[in-house]
Amino acid sequence: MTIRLFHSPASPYVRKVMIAAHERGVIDQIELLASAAGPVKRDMNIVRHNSTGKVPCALTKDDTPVFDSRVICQLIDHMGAPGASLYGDTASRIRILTLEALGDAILDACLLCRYEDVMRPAELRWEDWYAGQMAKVDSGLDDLEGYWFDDLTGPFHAGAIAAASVLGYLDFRFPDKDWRATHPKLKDWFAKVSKRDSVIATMPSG
Ligand SMILES: N[C@@H](CCC(=O)N[C@@H](CS)C(=O)NCC(=O)O)C(=O)O
Repeated sequence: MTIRLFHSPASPYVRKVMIAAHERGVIDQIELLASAAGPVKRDMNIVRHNSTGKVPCALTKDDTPVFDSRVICQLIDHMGAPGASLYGDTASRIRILTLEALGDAILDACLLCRYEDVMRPAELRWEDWYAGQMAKVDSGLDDLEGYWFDDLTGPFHAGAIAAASVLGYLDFRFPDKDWRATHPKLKDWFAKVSKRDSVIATMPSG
């Protein structure tokens, strides 16, 4: 199966999907479609298929839309060779999905801060709201470093991919945020997974 993917090289959710495709050996089955998703100026080419206007959004051969990143990662997992999975076995699946959901929730808070930084007119900024989103990022990182850390080690599954996308996005868009100083286990883990071909091939840009 080949799918088309509305893509942005800066999106951490797209990166999840691309890392998953590399890990499952199906990157050659993905055709990238340029896009310009934005919460204010919307890309109507995406909206036509995904009414939220967000990337990633995949299209199957008959133009059936598949979104969001969590669902596309599952589709990609099915496209890969049987016998392996980014979602582990029946016993670990819910835990991996929950870890992926945590990664996505941290990304959601990061994105809201990013939009505040680059889009919202200065006179409309609300500092407490920004601080509230950044507090979600911080408590999420603490949770990854503490309660979830053992789940991150071992196979590079969908939950670990989401966590790697979070840390990569922080380095990309929030370079002054020294998360490594306060999260030494995540620091070492990210240094290790950053050597994977899938992570190297999907470095964010833009
Ligand atoms: N829950 C979605 C979030 C996707 C998302 O927020 N993507 C951003 C780019 S990083 C976007 O398309 N923003 C445009 C908008 O908010 O309209 C997913 O996991 O795919």
